[in-house]
Amino acid sequence: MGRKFFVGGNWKCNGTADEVKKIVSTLNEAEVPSEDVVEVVVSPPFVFLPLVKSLLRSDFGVAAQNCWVRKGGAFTGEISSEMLVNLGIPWVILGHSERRLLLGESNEFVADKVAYALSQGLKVIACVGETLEQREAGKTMDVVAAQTKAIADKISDWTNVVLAYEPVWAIGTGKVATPVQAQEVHSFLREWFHTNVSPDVAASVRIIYGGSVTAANCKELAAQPDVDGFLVGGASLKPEFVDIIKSAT
Ligand code: G2H
Repeated sequence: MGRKFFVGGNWKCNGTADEVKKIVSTLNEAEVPSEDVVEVVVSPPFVFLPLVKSLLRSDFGVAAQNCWVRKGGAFTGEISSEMLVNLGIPWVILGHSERRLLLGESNEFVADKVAYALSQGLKVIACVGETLEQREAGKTMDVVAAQTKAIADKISDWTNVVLAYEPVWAIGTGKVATPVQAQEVHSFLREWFHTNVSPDVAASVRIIYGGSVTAANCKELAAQPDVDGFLVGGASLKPEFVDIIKSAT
């Protein structure tokens, strides 16, 4: 029901100013489907956000990779939603598993961040996903439902949220979920929205897949009915990101 394909590039903690300029110039020269067909958002490290925003083509958006949970203040080392808004950065990635697992961000903490960022006018790419241990224990659906419910408990408007399903075992490992595995979880999440939020949100919210997406595997994944795009890590630093954007058509 009119869910525009979404491709996010999560550059994580990578790059020098020169490397960033090179990636941006590749993107700027790329011929990709129009913004009516695909929404493209790249997410450089905080320090490069102004540089990327100033150089990047205007039909591509920019996202931060995190932000502080509440209004800024005496929180050394943090970046607030207000600062991102002030710099004209429209998007933020929240709840990435690297932050959940390495920095101990709980479901509730992530949900508070999502709610606060939305309240300040940011759009959010909210990440959920299970570890290998959880998948092998048959808990995948419970885990992604609990992560999504924590957010649903704190927000009422999903218009500015894209949900990224990123199985932790597929992140940066080269071990991508099969199209069937991805579709199974995406379809479960859409059904979860139908039952627990509303049929309208279930039909309209974009659920994108992340975890070792490449030019070689994106087409089959994109063909799944409930896969509305990708959050791409490693491959978003390379020219093949352009081919992943093209999988929108
Ligand atoms: C998952 C993904 C981007 P990669 O973290 O968010 O990274 O594509 O390198 O697995």
